[in-house]
Amino acid sequence: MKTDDDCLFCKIVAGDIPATVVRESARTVAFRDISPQAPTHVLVIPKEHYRDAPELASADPAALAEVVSEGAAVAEAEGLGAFRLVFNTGAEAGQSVFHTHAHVLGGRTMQWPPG
Ligand code: IU
Repeated sequence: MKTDDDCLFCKIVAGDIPATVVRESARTVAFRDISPQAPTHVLVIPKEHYRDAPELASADPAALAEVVSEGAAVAEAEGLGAFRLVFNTGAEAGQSVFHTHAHVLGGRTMQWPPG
């Protein structure tokens, strides 16, 4: 499995850093964001290390599909009628952790466009 020793999310997958895990599947883990931006704010990540969603899409499209379906499952489990699924891609777009992650945000009215 592709991992990066310096990656915080790889350490969460390995159990070396604690996180509030809400779901796990064969290829993904979902845990609560430490700085929630909505009543529900969960991150869904692939267990393997890929920098961002496009890189994961090229390398392992089934894993990217699983990230999306697990995000929907989190939303359903949290009772969200609507939710936002966000892949910040690149630093200027707000990506700060370079291990693919989908933000699942919901539980409040969302604004568009995002800032
Ligand atoms: P971003 O899209 O790369 O900016 O999202 C990274 C998210 O990871 C951000 O919302 C952080 O609050 C969150 N996070 C976390 O949940 N646990 C951590 O230990 C760290 C960041 I560092």
